[in-house]
Amino acid sequence: MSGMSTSTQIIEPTDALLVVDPQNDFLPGGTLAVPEGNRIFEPVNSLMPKFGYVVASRDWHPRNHAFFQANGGPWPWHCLAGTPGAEFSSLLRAEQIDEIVDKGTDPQTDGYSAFAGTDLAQRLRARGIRRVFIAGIATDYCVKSTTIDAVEAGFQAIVLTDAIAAINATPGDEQRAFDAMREHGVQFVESRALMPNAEAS
Ligand code: VGL
Ligand code: ZN
Repeated sequence: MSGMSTSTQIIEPTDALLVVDPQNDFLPGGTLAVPEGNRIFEPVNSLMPKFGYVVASRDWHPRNHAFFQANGGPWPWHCLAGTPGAEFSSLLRAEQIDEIVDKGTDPQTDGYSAFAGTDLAQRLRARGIRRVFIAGIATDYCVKSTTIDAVEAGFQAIVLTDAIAAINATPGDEQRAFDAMREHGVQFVESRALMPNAEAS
C-alpha cells in the first residue's frame, strides 16, 4: 500500500492520539453496528499509555438531527446525546483519555469530522501538537472526515490501519476512503510500528 509505513516511528511529545467514536452504538449489538468495530480496542488500549495526549471524540446527536432516517436522513438512530448507546464501550480503557470532544451536535450538518464545529484544532495547537495519529470508527465516515480535516487544519495525519473499522454499506467504500485520505497526504501505519519515546513516562 503506498503511503504505508512499516518502519518504526518514535512517539514524540508533539504527537496526539485521537480515538474517533469508540461508542456502543457503532459496535456489535449497537443500532449502527460496524461488524469489525471491536478490533480497534486491543491496539487502542495498548497505545494510549504511550502518548502524552489522548483525545476521544463522541458522536453526540440531538433527536432532531437531519441525518436520522426519522428526519429524512440516511442513518438509523444512533449516539443520541446522553443515552447508553452514546457511551464509550466498556472495552475502552477510558481512564486513559485526557480529553473528550463532542461532535454532531448541530442538527443540520453531518458531524462526521471531529474538527467540524468543535474547538479540537485549537486544543491541539494549544498543546503544541503537530502530528495526529487516528484510530476508531468508522473508516468510511468519521475517520475519513476527521483525518482529512486534520490535514486541512495543518496537522500531519497518520491513520492506524489495525485500529479502524469500516461500515462498507456499499462494497468498496473502505477502499475509496483509503484512496481519498491518501490523496490528501494522509499516511498509514500499523500500531505495532509505534515505539514510545524513552524520555516520556
Ligand atoms: C458515523 C455515520 C453516522 C461514524 C457517525 O462515526 O463514522 N457514521 N454518524
Ligand atoms: Zn452520527
